[in-house]
Amino acid sequence: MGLKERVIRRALDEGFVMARVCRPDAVPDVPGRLAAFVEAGRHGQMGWMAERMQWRGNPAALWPDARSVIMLAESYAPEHDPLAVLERPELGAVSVYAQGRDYHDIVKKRLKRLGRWLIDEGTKELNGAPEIKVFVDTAPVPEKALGQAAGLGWQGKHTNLVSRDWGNWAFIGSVFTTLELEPDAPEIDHCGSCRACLDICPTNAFPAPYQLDARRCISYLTIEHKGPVDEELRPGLGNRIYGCDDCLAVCPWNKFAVAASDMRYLGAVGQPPLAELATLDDAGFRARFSGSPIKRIGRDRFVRNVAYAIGNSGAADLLPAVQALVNDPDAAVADAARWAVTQLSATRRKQAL
Ligand code: B12
Ligand code: SF4
Ligand code: SF4
Repeated sequence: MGLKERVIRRALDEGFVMARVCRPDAVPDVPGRLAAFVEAGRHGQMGWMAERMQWRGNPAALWPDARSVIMLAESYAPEHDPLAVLERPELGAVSVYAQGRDYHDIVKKRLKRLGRWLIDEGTKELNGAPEIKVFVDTAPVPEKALGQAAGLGWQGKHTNLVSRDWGNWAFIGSVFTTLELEPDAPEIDHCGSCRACLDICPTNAFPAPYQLDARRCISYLTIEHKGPVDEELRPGLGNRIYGCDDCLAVCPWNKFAVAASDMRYLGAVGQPPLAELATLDDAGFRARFSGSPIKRIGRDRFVRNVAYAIGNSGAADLLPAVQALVNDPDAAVADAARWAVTQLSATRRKQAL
């Protein structure tokens, strides 16, 4: 068996659900599309996207010595219906990918093990050790486009990578290497006439199929966006307090989803009561979300999101929880709390009529 076949087999033994190979220069459409995205301002406050476009658009420039890229998918398919919590407005909806341990840590360790194996095996076949670099959302790498070029799946109308073998609940990682490995064929689009993901989006974040305006996406608004969220968009957040899964959850290809590669993704965050989350201070927040990706956004942005969710809950009994936050030292939390008080007071008045 050749090195290419053995590395693919090894990746599956490590727990990846699929592995394929492409050349670093296999994504010629990306620079233009990325530039259009940034020029239209669709990256919002994610200034780091605009700053490192020369690499994100062109993986061959990121590491000119690389000859091959092994693209890998790691399943985190949920065991529950991720949309069920949207019917429970008193609870906070946390997206599937943030239920357990931070995927960057788990996937990176697996990639490094695969990379070390590749160095050993490559050294046996060549004069001198091959070099590798591993990435999982840790560098300006266009992971979805490379994934499609390698044949892992295709970028669906919701812009994420979808596969006929594993649906769309998977993280994407890569091993860049100086080894020459036989590239695989790119995957073609299998969305057909489906538009389920476009139609379900609560904030109309898709200006067109295959294009996302991150500024309207709840994932961006709850995780990346600093300061107050536009009032027009707040009702669309519903009770989603960290990320959003709606467009992923409705994809019909998920009937082929395979179980999560690592039980640590199915962790313990759950869908906690909003009343409880509204009381978190800095220390309480850090203790509760240690090891979780949620920790990254800090207490203030998280409690801001909780206040919007309470404002959308229609639950007048949650009024005291936001009244306690109207003078919060963080201006965005205080603003969100005042908005929530107004929303709930209006609900209460309507109920009294
Ligand atoms: C920035 C970012 C975000 C931003 C912007 C998302 C976006 N779609 O661009 C925000 C914060 C909104 C976000 C949200 C999410 N993210 Co994110 N994110 C990233 C990140 C860091 C960069 C993505 C990027 O470069 N975007 C820039 C735009 C221009 O790129 P693009 O979407 O690929 O756009 C292409 C298409 O529009 C296409 N295009 C344009 N016109 C046309 C026309 C046709 C016909 C076609 C075919 C294509 C096409 O060309 C563009 C360039 O390639 C990647 C990690 C990485 N390093 O790649 C993770 C990543 C994409 N995110 C991921 C995840 C899991 C999510 C969420 C599901 C998390 C959640 N549950 O809340 C949501 C999904 C929201 C969504 N519908 O996309 C995973 C996706 C895994 C997968 N199966 O694809 C990634 C790959 C991280 C990882 N390593 O696993 N994310
Ligand atoms: S993650 Fe949610 S808000 Fe963002 S595009 Fe998908 S459905 Fe819309
Ligand atoms: S929901 Fe439909 S349109 Fe959207 S990515 Fe899946 S197959 Fe494509």
